[in-house]
Amino acid sequence: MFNDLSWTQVARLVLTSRRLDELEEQELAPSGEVAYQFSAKGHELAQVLLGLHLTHPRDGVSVYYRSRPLLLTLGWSVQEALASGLAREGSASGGRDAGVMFNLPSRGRATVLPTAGGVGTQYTPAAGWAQAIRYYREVLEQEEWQGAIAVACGGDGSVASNGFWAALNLVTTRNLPFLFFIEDNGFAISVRSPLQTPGGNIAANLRSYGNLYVLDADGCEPLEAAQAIREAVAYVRQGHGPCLLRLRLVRLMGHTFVDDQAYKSAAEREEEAKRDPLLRLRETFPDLNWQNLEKEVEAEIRTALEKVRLAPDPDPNTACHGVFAPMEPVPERLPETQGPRLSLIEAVRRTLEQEMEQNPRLLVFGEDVGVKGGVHGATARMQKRFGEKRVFDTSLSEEGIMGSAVGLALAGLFPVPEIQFRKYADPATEQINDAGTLRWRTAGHFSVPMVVRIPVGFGKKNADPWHSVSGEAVFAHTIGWMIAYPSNAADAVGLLRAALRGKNPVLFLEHRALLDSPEARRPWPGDEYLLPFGQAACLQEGNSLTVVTWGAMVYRVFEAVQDLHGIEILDLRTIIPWDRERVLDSVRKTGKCLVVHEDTFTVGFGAEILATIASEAFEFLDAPLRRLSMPDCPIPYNAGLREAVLPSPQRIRLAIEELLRY
Ligand SMILES: Cc1ncc(C[n+]2csc(CCOP(=O)(O)OP(=O)(O)O)c2C)c(N)n1
Repeated sequence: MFNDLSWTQVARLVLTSRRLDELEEQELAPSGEVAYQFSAKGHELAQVLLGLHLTHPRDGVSVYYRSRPLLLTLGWSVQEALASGLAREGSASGGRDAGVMFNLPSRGRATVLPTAGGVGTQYTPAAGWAQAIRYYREVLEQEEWQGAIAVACGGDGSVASNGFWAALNLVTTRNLPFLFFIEDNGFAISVRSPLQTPGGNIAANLRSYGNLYVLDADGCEPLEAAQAIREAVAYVRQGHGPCLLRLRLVRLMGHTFVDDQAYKSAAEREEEAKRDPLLRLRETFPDLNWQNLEKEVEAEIRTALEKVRLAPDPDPNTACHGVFAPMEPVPERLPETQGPRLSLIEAVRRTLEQEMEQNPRLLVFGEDVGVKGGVHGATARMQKRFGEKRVFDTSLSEEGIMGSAVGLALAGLFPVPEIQFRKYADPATEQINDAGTLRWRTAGHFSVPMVVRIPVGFGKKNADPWHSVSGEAVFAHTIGWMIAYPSNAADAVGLLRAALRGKNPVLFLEHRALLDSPEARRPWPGDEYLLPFGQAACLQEGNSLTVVTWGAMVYRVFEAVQDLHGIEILDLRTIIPWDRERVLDSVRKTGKCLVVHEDTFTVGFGAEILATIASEAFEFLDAPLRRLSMPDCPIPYNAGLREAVLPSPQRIRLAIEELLRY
């Protein structure tokens, strides 16, 4: 596979990476020009060899902070690498993220998926990319995806992470074209590998894992590493299924620039130095023109550094730009009000089906959404209609569901995962957080439009701490997600359709008590009915008090105000963005405001609304700002206990009357 010419290329790339690290360690980190320095010394050879195999333009590779040699092999320039470390214009993230947080749209070879800082987070998005390869090939019949593979690189510490195991399960149960590329240098900062996996050898431990081809090689030995990497990539590319390749490496420097490696003995460090892959490369190929290569590399790096030092810093005014994709205006259209009244869950299903008909990139998945049609019935019969490749069950791993949604979206598909209940989004928190910041931290090179559907809140007949969490405030604090919280079927249709045609990640919250309740039923609002995010509904006009609410509380508020006059009721419909202007206009008119929500009190979303009113409409207020919500307590199982904590129509009415009297 590798002739002399290719080994020259290997040597050049290894030298480039090595020299970049030295430059940073000796000059740029001490001077403070590079704030975070992570050395790849010892990992270069393995990564360069891998990169030279990732030649398919639809390959996708998830990397981590030690992956710069791979980036250089996939087409990243020295200048871009330096600009990223120095946070100058031209940096991969526009200076928003550390220089070792990579991303690279395909330059004819593999796409480098956006790196996140959490160890282990790289795995499930790569599994999503592998799933996308299959989807493009088998459902969309796009030949150009034939032979593409997904790769995830990680250290020996990362094999202890949730993400690693979630991805392992995903790719082996589905037999996806996926390569685990484990760069085992024996240490996770200072912690030795036997604490990450028993005996310290993940390859040995996974030998009997189903659907996994396992290889183990010395990543410092050029010929052995080249042979193992070639074999691993070929195995996956030929469609045999997933492979795990463990490469034994050395980390020649500290974990970062500030780590003095005092936890390694002198003898250990000496041993590591002897295994230096650059040394081994020189010994294996003494006839390469090393002197010349070194000179060329040095000149290239110095020229690039000069240019980067002259490049401007990013404009501070742009620091917050690009968290969201610009929202396209949604055409004004009133909902149709004739016809049979659909339940909220039927409305969701019908909208999903309609959009799936129109958009073949849309796919629906989650626990039990396939054969069963979802535990709430939202996807009933959809698998029959659209097939198992577009509507499918997943293993029980929310990290896996969300991470693969990220990978699918990065590959250009439109995932619509379901999380079974709000509480069970907890294991996916890291992927949700990282998905939200992804557009911003890649300076818009990548984005992950998707709709995550999550049933929330108490049920009509039951509630408990696990299945009845509302929890929108935590999501509202999660950067980069739009949040819909419809209170009726027509709003659900309009918002879901807008979300499915949009360019942003959306959390679509479906209230359990409203899924099949008569009060939330509405006629089908129309095949093209769209509702813009950030537009509250004024459900009742009034001049004496504004009540702001959403979700199931809408109906409790209605019950509370039945025979009262002058109450204006606003249903927010979306939490992010929320309709500040409509709320402020209303309070400027009424002078009084009560927010009613189901989520718990402290730092609930009501606090945000009232703080905004206090700040923007203080001079119009005639009464204290009030909010009624669940107390800071989980929602109980017993019906009496449950009603004791949920805002009841009686308590809402008392709060309103008190404010009216004020
Ligand atoms: C979830 C998470 N926990 C802790 C950290 C802090 N941290 C950064 S790197 C690292 C060690 C990772 O070691 P390994 O996966 O073996 O890769 P290596 O650095 O050795 O290449 C730790 C603990 C983190 N980034 N993410």
